[in-house]
This record gives sequence, structure tokens and C-alpha cells, in this order.
Amino acid sequence: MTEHRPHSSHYGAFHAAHHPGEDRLSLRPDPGDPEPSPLLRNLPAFSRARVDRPYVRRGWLTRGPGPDPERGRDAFVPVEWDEVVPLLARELDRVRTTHGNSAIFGGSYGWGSAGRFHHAQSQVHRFLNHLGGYTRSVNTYSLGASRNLLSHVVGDDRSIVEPTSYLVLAEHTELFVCFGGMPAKNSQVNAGGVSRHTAAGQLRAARARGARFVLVSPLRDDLADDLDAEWIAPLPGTDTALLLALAYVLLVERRYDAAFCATHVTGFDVFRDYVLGGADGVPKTPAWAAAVCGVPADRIAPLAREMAAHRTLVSLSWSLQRAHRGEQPIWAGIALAALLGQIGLPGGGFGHGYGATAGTGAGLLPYGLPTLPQGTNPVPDFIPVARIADLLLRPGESYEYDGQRLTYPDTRLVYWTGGNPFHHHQDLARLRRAFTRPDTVVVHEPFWTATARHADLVLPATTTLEREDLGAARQDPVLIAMHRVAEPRGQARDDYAIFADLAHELGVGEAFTEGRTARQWLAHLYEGWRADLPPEHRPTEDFDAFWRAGRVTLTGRRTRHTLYERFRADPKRHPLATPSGRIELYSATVASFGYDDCPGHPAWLPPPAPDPEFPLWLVANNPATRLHSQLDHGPHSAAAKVAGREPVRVHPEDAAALGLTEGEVVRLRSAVGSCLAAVVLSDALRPGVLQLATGAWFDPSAPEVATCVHGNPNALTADVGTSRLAQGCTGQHTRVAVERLTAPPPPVRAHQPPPIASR
Ligand SMILES: Nc1nc2c(c(=O)[nH]1)N[C@H]1C(S)=C(S)[C@@H](COP(=O)(O)OP(=O)(O)OC[C@H]3O[C@@H](n4cnc5c(=O)[nH]c(N)nc54)[C@H](O)[C@@H]3O)O[C@H]1N2
Ligand SMILES: Nc1nc2c(c(=O)[nH]1)N[C@H]1C(S)=C(S)[C@@H](COP(=O)(O)OP(=O)(O)OC[C@H]3O[C@@H](n4cnc5c(=O)[nH]c(N)nc54)[C@H](O)[C@@H]3O)O[C@H]1N2
Ligand SMILES: [Mo]
Repeated sequence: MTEHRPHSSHYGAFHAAHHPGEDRLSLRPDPGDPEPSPLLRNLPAFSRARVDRPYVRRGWLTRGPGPDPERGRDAFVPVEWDEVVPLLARELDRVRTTHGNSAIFGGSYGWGSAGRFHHAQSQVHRFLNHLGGYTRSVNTYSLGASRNLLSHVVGDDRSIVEPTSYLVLAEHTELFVCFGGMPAKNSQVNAGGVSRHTAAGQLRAARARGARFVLVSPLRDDLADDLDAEWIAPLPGTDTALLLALAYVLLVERRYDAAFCATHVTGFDVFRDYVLGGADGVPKTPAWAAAVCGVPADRIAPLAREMAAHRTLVSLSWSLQRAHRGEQPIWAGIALAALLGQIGLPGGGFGHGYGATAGTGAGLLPYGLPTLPQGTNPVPDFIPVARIADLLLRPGESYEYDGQRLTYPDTRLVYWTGGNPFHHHQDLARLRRAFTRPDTVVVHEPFWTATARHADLVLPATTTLEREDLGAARQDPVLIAMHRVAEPRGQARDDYAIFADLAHELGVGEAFTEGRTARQWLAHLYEGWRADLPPEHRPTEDFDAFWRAGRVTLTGRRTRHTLYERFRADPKRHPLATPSGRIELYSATVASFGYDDCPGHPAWLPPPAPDPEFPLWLVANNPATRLHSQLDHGPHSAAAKVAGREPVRVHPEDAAALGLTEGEVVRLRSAVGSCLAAVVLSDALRPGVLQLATGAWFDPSAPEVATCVHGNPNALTADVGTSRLAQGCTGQHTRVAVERLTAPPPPVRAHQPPPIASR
């Protein structure tokens, strides 16, 4: 396929041609993209790590389904498609008839690939719904704490889905105070795709107009250099204290907007009382905060005054809430913005996720996109997504969640397509134990990820490049005809084709496929979507014309608007969806749950006292050189590794104190596990804080040396929810010690196939 064809990914649209003889991909970013993402460089990743055919784990094949400590350690036996499909169909049938459908965990969280039809989660959910349903997961690793919190505080998640647009910020915001930054590395990516990367340009435009940026983060590179930001570096996990102290200054100096608080806020008195110390005897003064967060008190008070004197955006990153009591910094940030009284004014108020994705602030199409109908799931059971290990380890036990008492169902079969829990979950040694518990684990994967290695049945999925699809996101102005760019590798098949065969075997083939081929589905979804659009936004191209053209333009994206404008103008006519209709600085609902880990107003809830054995903070953020764990073996990701290992950044002062040298492989140890990583010296960190990105493929091949020898930070993070309110992921931080190695480090085997056996 030497002709360049249109395609799309979570990090950009492009044209590509595959040269099979040389195993080379020639790739041209979309010509309309002002700043194409370097992540595209990972795409020409043809590698040994590919799953070439179906496999069944040896122990499962010989002993049959059942809990097995060998899972994740065993060899795999190659099998034929016409053998594995009936085998798996029988097992699915056994589990649902013997244990009921709630015994199938089909949450299958993960980003998979861009493409509306071959969306792996939609495929697996549709398939399992045709079998009678499954236990699902709710919420995301991205925003576990915020979704629930925002529903109580501002009534919905519009501040995430459709925040004030960048165009408005670029024109109006005078002062950006960015908690967690707006990292350029993250605005490469958008779920579903992005054909135009505009975030960095908009921020430069704001700067060129004279806006000032303050970065609040333990890492200096969370805002681009060309924004000339002032850098304030708190200790990880202490933003709540800083935010409360800023509120304290506004309150005692009477710089807050009393009129706005009187008309648009509920619970002001409770919050003020807490901040001033009436509730607990501790006034949240700058000096108090300085002792907690390490930011000088004499910078905190002036910052509060500057915020009150300018059109200020309080920008809160998603990372803030992916941590111990992650609800609190978001609630405290909204409270601060409420005191400033600029919510609903152009360029003022708060934002939550600018910089987290390419789409945040890029505007939103006022209509939906083609999607594969998933059917309905009659099984009521669910877990908050980050409780996966608890689900498998604690069947029948109950726990609290957002005012409810839930019980973990007894899981017999785990079905995963398009996600990598051995990348995304915390405390991977514990997840390994959890994965020994079910009777059967099924994974569809293009690659031998750690999750595939911990399965019993591994079915080789095509990559996006090997199939046709529709590519679009609601924050982007084009729908892309994703043409096939490469032939499927080995015996790889589309998730859809795999499910179609299983469905036929189980007697629901016609219902699942509706008699359509994949190409017929694309045409069906496209035409059905087109017919439903408001006429002014309906593309004139029918499917064939769209497919030939390679794209259609999506019109109507609202790129200039201010969030909460109408609420501000008339809170009675346009109330928020909270019980009071206002911004709740005190929530009677949250208070009624009686959770000490999430009381009824924003509060500083200190982490457990630090263990002197683990003196350093580790920030485990999203990676700059790849999307999560995807294509970790790709050229761009590989180029950032040091001697094949994931780099851990260390401040030169810490390195000197520990006797570490650039490039040295060290062992990081936490209360739950250990991993190896290669030292890279950097003064872009607050001293005492290390940084190790997520996504290096988990490699437990030398447990006597480390839980992971490659550098996956989730070997170190604790598997604890944010609070009972949301049970969100807390993987962003952990406390560690650094140890020098006394023997040469073992090789990294993560990107090689597992042991293959004959029967
Ligand atoms: N410590 C720590 N951990 C974190 C985070 C953190 O900040 N710190 N961040 C968290 C966040 S925000 C997220 S969203 C998660 C991300 O976690 P995931 O979304 O699970 O990570 P990915 O690496 O994107 O996994 C997607 C998998 O799908 C596979 N895949 C791609 N296309 C297809 C397909 O068409 N079919 C099939 N069957 N498979 C396909 C890929 O090969 C890959 O293995 O990680 C979380 N984990
Ligand atoms: N290149 C790339 N882009 C991505 C992704 C990817 O994998 N790769 N993943 C995408 C996904 S799924 C998501 S959810 C978003 C994630 O968006 P975020 O959650 O915002 O991203 P992170 O990179 O995890 O964290 C952002 C920054 O927060 C800072 N930070 C960490 N802890 C603290 C703290 O306690 N206080 C303060 N003030 N700052 C702190 C860190 O320095 C970090 O670089 O990114 C998306 N974009
Ligand atoms: Mo995420």
C-alpha cells in the first residue's frame, strides 16, 4: 500500500502508506494541523511485541478454568481460530449459566484506539449485552474524584466537557494561575482524535496580549517556556492548603466579592468559618499553609491580592484530584474562584483540565457523532473503575461510594479489550494477585502487554492502521474516513470480527452483527448520523462521496463562549443543577454521608504521617513521549529511554546527596513495591520530588531485583481510593526511597513475547 491514505489517532490526523517489504510507515501529518504531535512518531511501530495468532495459557488449557497462581507466569500455547472461538464460547456460556452474568466483569476500561466503530469498549459492551449483560465500571482514571464532586458542588461536569473556550481566555484573561499547569505534553492528545493542535498557540496569543502566567506545580515544565511563567513549587498533594490560604487572605482583607457570594453561593458562612479557624481552631493563614506546602507565606498573600485585582482564571489540572483526598483541591479551587466572584465573566472563574487534552477549551460540536449502539445491560452491578483489584480480591464484601453501600459481585470471568490495567492500575503486585482469582481472563490485544500476559485466552487484535473506521471527536472540525493503511499482521482480526464469530457460536450472531460487514456498519452509522443532524450542519456528501474525499467538515463548533455566563446573569432563571441551584461551598448532601475523608466543605485532610524510610515524593504523571502505555516500543518513546529503561528525573541537589549520577540505573522503593529506572538530572523539579512518567510496560521478570525492572511507577503506587465519595484513582503520587544497585541490572524483557510452549 504505497499510496498515502487518510487515517486518524488520538494524537493527530495524518496520511500514511505502509511499505510491507521494508516494514516501514511513511506518515504525513494533516496539512491543516498547525503543530502536529511528536507522538505520531511512535506509529511506525512494527515489533516483536505483536501478538501474531491466538494463544491459550498452558495451565488453563490443561487444567481448565479456575483460580491459578500461575497466571502471568505460565507459557502460552498457540491455537487455531476455529479452536479458540468454540472454546471461549463454551466458557462464556458456562459462566453465565452457572454463576449469572454479574460474574462477568466487562468494564474493560482503556483508551484503545481512535475510531468510532472499532472502539474496543463499545464492541465488548455490545457483545456482552447480547449475552445478557456484565458487571461494568463507572467513571475514569482521569477524573475519578471530580465527576462525583462536581455533581454536588456545581451540579454537572460542564466545566470539564465545555469550559470557556481558549479564544475567550486568550482575549480576556489577565492572570492565569495554573495549579498543576497546562502541560504542552498533554495537549497533544484527545480522545477520539484531533486534526488541529491549537492549545499551545492560544496560550501564546494570551501571552502576546500581555497575560501573565503563574505555574503552581512541583514541575517547572508543566507550562511552556515561552509563556514566561512565574514558578511556584508546592510539595505534591498540598494545593488544598495553598488554596485555602489564598481564600483566607481574600476573606480577612475583604477582597472577596460579597455580592456574588450572597447571590450565587451557598455555604459561604460554613466555608468562611472553617478558613478563619472557627471550626477547628486553625486559621488557614499563609504561614499555616507555608508550613504544609512549602510555598513562602510572603508569596501567598500578594498572589491573593493580584488575583483579586485582575481578571483571573483559577486553572485546576486533572492530576490534582488523582491523589489522596483528590476531591479537596478541586472543591477548594472552586471556592477560591467563587470568592473572587468572576465565575461567568469572560476569562475569569475556574477551569478544570485546560492542557489536559487537546480538546479542552477548543469548543464543542452541538451534536453527537456516529457511535456503535451498545444495547442495554440488565446487570445492575458496577464498580468505580479504580476498584478493580478489590473487586477480584473481595467478592461479597461491601464498601461505600457516593452515599451508597455497594457489594463486590463474585467475578468468574474478566474480559478486557482496548485497555491495559497492568499499566493503569496502582500497586501492580496486588493486581497480579487479584488476577490469579477469576476462573478465566480473556484479552484482545495487538501487543504482548502485561495484561495480555496475565490472560488465559489472548486473541490477536488488529491495530487501527489495519482496518477502516470513522474518526472524529466533538472538539474537532473534521470527520475522517480512516482508510486501511497496512494489512493485518499474522492472524490478527478486528475486535468486531472476533465478537461476531463468538456471537454466532452462542446463537446471537445475527443480533450482534445485524447482518452487516464492518464496511457496511461504517456506511450505516454514517448515514444514520447524517440523517439525524440538524439540516444546517448536515454534510452534503453521502457515504461513498465522504469515503472518496477522505473527510467531511463538521460545522457549528462553539469556539467562543463563556461557561456559567447565564447563571451569573440570572441565577434564579438559570440555576445550577445543585440542590440549592447555587455553587455549594457547603453541601448538605455530602455532609449527610458522614465521610471523614470527604466532609461537607473543602478541607485540608493531611496525608498519613510520612514514613522516614521513604523520604522522597514521586510524581507519576502522564508521559510526554507516548499515550499511556501505547506503543511504548515505538521510536519516540524508545528514544527517551536511558539504556532501555524509563527515566526518573532527579534534582541535582538530591542526586548529590544520594550520590547518584546521570544515566545510572537505580531502584525506587515504596511501601508497596519497587522498580528500576535510569537517573536523569533536572533542575525542573522541586528538590525532594522525583518524576517518573507512567506507561513503561510492566516487567516483573526479575522479582528478586524489583517488582518491575523496566520503570513502571505503578509498581510503587498504592491501591487506595481518593475517598468514599468517589473512590477515584490516586496514582499520581507516592513516597519513595532511592537505592543504588550493587549488581548489574537484569535485562528488560517487557517488549519480547512471553514463553511459547507446545501442548
Ligand atoms: N500512576 C498513575 N497511573 C495512571 C495515571 C497516572 O496519572 N498515574 N493516569 C491514569 C489515566 S488518566 C488513564 S486514562 C489510564 C490509561 O490507561 P489505559 O487506557 O488502559 O492505557 P493504554 O496504554 O492507552 O491502553 C490501551 C490498550 O489498548 C490496546 N489497543 C489499542 N487499540 C486497540 C484495539 O483496537 N483493540 C484492542 N483489543 N486493543 C487495542 C493498546 O495496545 C493498549 O494496550 O492510566 C491511569 N494510570
Ligand atoms: N502525551 C500525553 N498526553 C496525554 C496523556 C498521555 O498519556 N500522554 N494522557 C491523557 C489523559 S488520559 C489524561 S487523563 C490527561 C491527564 O492530564 P493530567 O492529569 O493533568 O496530567 P498529568 O501529566 O498526570 O499531570 C499534570 C501535571 O500535574 C503536576 N502535578 C502532579 N501532582 C501535583 C500536585 O500535587 N500539585 C500540583 N500543583 N501539580 C501537580 C505534574 O507535574 C504533572 O506534570 O492527559 C492526557 N494527555
Ligand atoms: Mo486519563
